[in-house]
Amino acid sequence: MNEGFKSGFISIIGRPNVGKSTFMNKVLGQKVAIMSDKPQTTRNKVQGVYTTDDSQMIFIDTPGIHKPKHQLGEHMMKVARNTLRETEVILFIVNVSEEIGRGDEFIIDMLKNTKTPIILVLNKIDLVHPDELIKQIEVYKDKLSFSDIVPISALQGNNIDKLLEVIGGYLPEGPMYYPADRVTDHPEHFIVGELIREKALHLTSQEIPHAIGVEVERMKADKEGGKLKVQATIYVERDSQKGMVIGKGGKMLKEIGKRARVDIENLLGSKVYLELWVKVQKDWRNKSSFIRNLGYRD
Ligand code: GDP
Ligand code: MG
Ligand code: K
Repeated sequence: MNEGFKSGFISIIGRPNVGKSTFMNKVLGQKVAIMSDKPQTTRNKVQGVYTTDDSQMIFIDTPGIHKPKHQLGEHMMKVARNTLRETEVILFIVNVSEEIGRGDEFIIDMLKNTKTPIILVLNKIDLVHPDELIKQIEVYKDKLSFSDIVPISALQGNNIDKLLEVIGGYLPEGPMYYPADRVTDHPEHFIVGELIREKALHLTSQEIPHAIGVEVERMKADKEGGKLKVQATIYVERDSQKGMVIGKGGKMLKEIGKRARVDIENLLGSKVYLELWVKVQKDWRNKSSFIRNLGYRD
């Protein structure tokens, strides 16, 4: 271990669309977490590893927290609770341009029981007047005691350095857990699956989002053309949804595949041949074993 080297785990928590993925991607400088206007896009923990000369930060993007409605919700809660317990420090990210909401309050309730230090990150300062920022700080300080409070704009990159410095203050001396060039610890399968899911979410209408799961069955390089063959299945819950994802004459599925392929090629740096199927699996969200098969982990 290097003398004086610091390292540790940092969990990111916040309700959907506050800018968790944007923050992570800004820090890591690469598209790892998935961004979408639709809530709950990030359903698994995506680890990003940020390494400097004297420290290594391992970020864990906890799923959007909601009151459990079905098993996937409970599963996400469990993942979130474990994550919070296991990390050095918690980044609680809020959207400063909106009033505190029930989602924030729910997370605050959850955080009341944790002994892990909490940094309140007020994101989207580019959207508010400084007076409003000060008012918001008072609102949140009344609800919970925070170890630090840092305003940022994840989108514009304002004050990110300051936040990283504050986080560094919570890291103990420790080893370099990951090689310095390792940006994500996630299996490529999962990220590829998320890219496909992201395209499907963007292109289909509002009623589908939560009903889509993607399983990447195979990723294999073919020797001749140097292309990577990716085979994946998009799971939906109803026949009608299957029809929507496939589209007239397969048009929608083709478009999903086309867009996903571009992103996968950028991510992996190789030409990709993408084969997509669509299958109906009733109630897949309520089937624990099925959820595990798709890569959601405890
Ligand atoms: P997540 O659900 O918490 O991961 O949120 P995302 O990172 O996906 O961001 C949700 C939306 O907020 C996206 O449209 C982002 O571009 C936007 N956003 C994130 N951070 C900022 C910010 O600092 N300022 C502004 N104006 N928009 C932001
Ligand atoms: Mg996200
Ligand atoms: K999102």
